[in-house]
Amino acid sequence: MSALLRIAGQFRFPGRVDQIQPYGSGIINDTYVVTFANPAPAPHPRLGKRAILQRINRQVFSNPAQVLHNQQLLLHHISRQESASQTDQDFLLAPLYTTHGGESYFEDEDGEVWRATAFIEGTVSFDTLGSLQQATEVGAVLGTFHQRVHDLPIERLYDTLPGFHITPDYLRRYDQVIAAYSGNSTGSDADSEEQRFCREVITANRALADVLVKAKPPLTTRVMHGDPKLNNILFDTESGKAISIIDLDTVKPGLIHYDIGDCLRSCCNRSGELPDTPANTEFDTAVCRAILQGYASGAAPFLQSQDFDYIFPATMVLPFELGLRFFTDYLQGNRYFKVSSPKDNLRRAITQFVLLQSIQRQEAAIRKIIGGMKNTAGFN
Ligand code: ADP
Ligand code: GN1
Ligand code: MG
Repeated sequence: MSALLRIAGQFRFPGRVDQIQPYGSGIINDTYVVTFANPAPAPHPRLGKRAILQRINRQVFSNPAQVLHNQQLLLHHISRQESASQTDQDFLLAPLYTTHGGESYFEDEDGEVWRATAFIEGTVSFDTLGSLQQATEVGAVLGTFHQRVHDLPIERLYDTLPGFHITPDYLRRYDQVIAAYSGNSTGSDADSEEQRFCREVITANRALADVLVKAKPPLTTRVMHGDPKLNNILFDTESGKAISIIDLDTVKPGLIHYDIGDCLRSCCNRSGELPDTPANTEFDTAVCRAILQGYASGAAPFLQSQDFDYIFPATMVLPFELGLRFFTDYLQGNRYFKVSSPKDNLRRAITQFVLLQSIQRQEAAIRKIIGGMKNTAGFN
């Protein structure tokens, strides 16, 4: 704790640090909440009482300065719109606290990089979706996010995680790892039913890997969040309105389709990423409808007709890609995603692949929902 206190002491907080506690359920960075004693009055009622202190995972983000550059650029862009008051005043991105030297992060003597953002008070995040009203909110806040950043010049953003959401690269990596694994698998679980299932789904769906990569153009490269899963969205505890998207580490130039697909694969799987029975995972089309309708109401002004053609493919690509990533990580000994037990990443992979199969079984219904979304957005 004293090490954490010393790290927290590097930041220019509006009050003395009172407590530091582990927080949240992210599987990449280490997150703590810092409580201030006697904080100074803050300019915004939701900010200034606590901070989120995070150790950025350097195995994943090799250049944290670029992550912070993107985050500051986004915050600046959004705050300029606010001062021009063109926008939804309820939408909020968590501001950064700088160090006493004015830097956006602190690097400790072990080379670990720390960042502090304002805690957004009166909010809650969820690992599984509760209601259809929440689903509409999720879609609306993702649409608002895209709408608010779509005019940010993409060449000003770094690619903080090269290869991220490049599905063919994940497939190539899997091919290498599975070849090596089968070669030395004496005594391993390569013959288990679980692994066989994963390999069969990957083989049957290899063509999905380059669908989105081949779609730019006709699709426009814009600013994407990269990781808009359900627990990266903050809801107001009282009204239930979604007011913020956090975890801006993967914001970079890309297709909004990765975000839509990721958001759907996360929210429409109502039993979560690590359920007790992965085989029972299903894609909930009512949630899908609510999210896409909510999205179209927030993002409609910049959507183009061709965007809709790739929403169903994206709905399949994202669970396929994440299943591949989880399975490959399992085969490599769980180096990337945090686990509590050695088979977590295998079970996470099976969950994504069962979800993919559920999406494929419901293709007609999902395409119809996308048609309805297109109408809502003003296209026919
Ligand atoms: P990770 O990259 O490990 O997923 P996140 O940035 O998503 O880390 O943070 C983990 C959790 O901490 C979130 O799911 C959310 O519950 C909480 N959290 C993060 N930032 C904030 C914030 N600014 N205000 C309130 N809660 C936050
Ligand atoms: C990771 O950081 P977190 O836990 O929000 C991952 C996402 C995955 C997600 C699955 C940088 O997100 O790509 O979809 O886990 N983030 C990174 O839970 O790899
Ligand atoms: Mg997160």
